[in-house]
Amino acid sequence: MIQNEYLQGLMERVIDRNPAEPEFHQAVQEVLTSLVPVVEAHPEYITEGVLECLVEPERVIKFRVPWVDDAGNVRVNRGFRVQFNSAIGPYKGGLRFHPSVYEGIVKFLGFEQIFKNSLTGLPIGGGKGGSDFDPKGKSDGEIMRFCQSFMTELFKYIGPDTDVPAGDIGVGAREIGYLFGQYKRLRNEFTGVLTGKGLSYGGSLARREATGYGLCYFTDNMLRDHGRSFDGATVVISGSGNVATYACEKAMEMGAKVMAMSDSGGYVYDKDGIDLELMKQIKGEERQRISVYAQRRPTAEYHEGCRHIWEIPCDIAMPCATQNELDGAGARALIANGCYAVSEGANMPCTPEAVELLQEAGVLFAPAKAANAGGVATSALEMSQNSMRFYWSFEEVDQHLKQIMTDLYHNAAAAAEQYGKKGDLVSGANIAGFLKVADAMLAYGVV
Ligand code: NDP
Ligand code: 2IT
Repeated sequence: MIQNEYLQGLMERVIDRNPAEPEFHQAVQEVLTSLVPVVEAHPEYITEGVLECLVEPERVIKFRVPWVDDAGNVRVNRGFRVQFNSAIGPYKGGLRFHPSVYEGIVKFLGFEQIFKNSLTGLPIGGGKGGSDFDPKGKSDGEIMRFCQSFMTELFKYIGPDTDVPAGDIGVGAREIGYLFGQYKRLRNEFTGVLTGKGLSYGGSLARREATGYGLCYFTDNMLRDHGRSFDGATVVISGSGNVATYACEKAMEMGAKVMAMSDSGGYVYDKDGIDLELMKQIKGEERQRISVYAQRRPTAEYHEGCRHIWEIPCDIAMPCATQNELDGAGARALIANGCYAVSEGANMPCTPEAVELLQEAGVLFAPAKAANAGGVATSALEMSQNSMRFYWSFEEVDQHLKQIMTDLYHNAAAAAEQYGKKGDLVSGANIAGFLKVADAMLAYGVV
């Protein structure tokens, strides 16, 4: 129950109008719960219909993606783009290719993206897209044909001032290359319509590293505010994709020892600390399963299934794989083992029960929409560089990223304090992210 009659009623309408989309309900429920003190102080967000508009995407695009596999069979997937909110800038957010993708996943991610993008302080609205296509085990040719077919439909709805997609689960440099090539061909335009591009065709230095690095910068600010740091800390990171890899790299650079990483099949525990070069080779270059890491590294052991990764004792946990991967049992295990900080690299990786348990136990908790905002922030810096037709050095982009994450931490902490929730970064991030978007929506009237 949300402790406000209007917000509770709105939540019920969201559930009624979006049946069978539990992830979307979960994301909305968390934000509306955080907004209780805000609407009490500012009833205009209710009377002017801002909240009613906020929970309804501006546009949902759903399309067929036919392609031909290597054996000559016609295959059909579904494509989605949810253009959720453009109050403060063009829709911005990644594309996810994973068999679990359906409209509810894309809506939850698009909704989160509105607040995250607002928190970066940069002019970007919220959107997300994807497909139920599974890139695992596909040849480069199959990936290319799928991406070309996907873009043949999507290109009608996006553009550098309209909607700028990027990567997410299953969409990395290879996929962005195929998608950008097809967009350029169809439009006969070379523009910054996608981010996460390769460096030879308009990408930004440090975009690849940005989400993981930014997660560590944010976490470092939070830790230091409480007299702690990464230096000498043990860390457990779930996932072994883009976010996890660069979170591991930066955490180690800051003096931490990373004990474990995972993929969707299981996790590896390495008592000597993860050998990141070996991990990058296996998961990145070779696109192998993480179990291969334990075969090649004598100090590591492989465990089937990924849920139990949170039972490994650590000081800091960073879930960087997928939604709802850290549940009540995981949170209890972390607390019992003395973990003092959890930072969300993935989007909504902790279940509501886990968040509640961690916060109640006094574990420092960095919520995704603040802690992983470094990726999209650097995407916005890629857009700036594309518009300027000029590029910054790695150090310049990284410096901007560091500053953005530091400002973001302080803004979220300040918003929490201002609305009577000192120390609660979940409320702080939701409130700070909301206020900027809501004020723009108020300024436009009913649109
Ligand atoms: P990648 O595709 O590079 O990596 C995903 C990782 O998570 C892989 O190790 C994958 O294992 C694992 N994983 C995926 N789905 C599941 C699942 N259902 N259960 C268990 N493990 C799973 O994606 P990213 O690193 O880019 O994204 C990771 C998370 O970070 C996502 O929540 C994404 O939304 C979020 N994020 C990404 C940003 C970015 O810039 N890329 C920015 C902000 C947030 P396997 O290899 O077996 O599939
Ligand atoms: O969830 C996210 O913020 C991303 N996948 C990155 C989005 C982007 O536009 O860079």
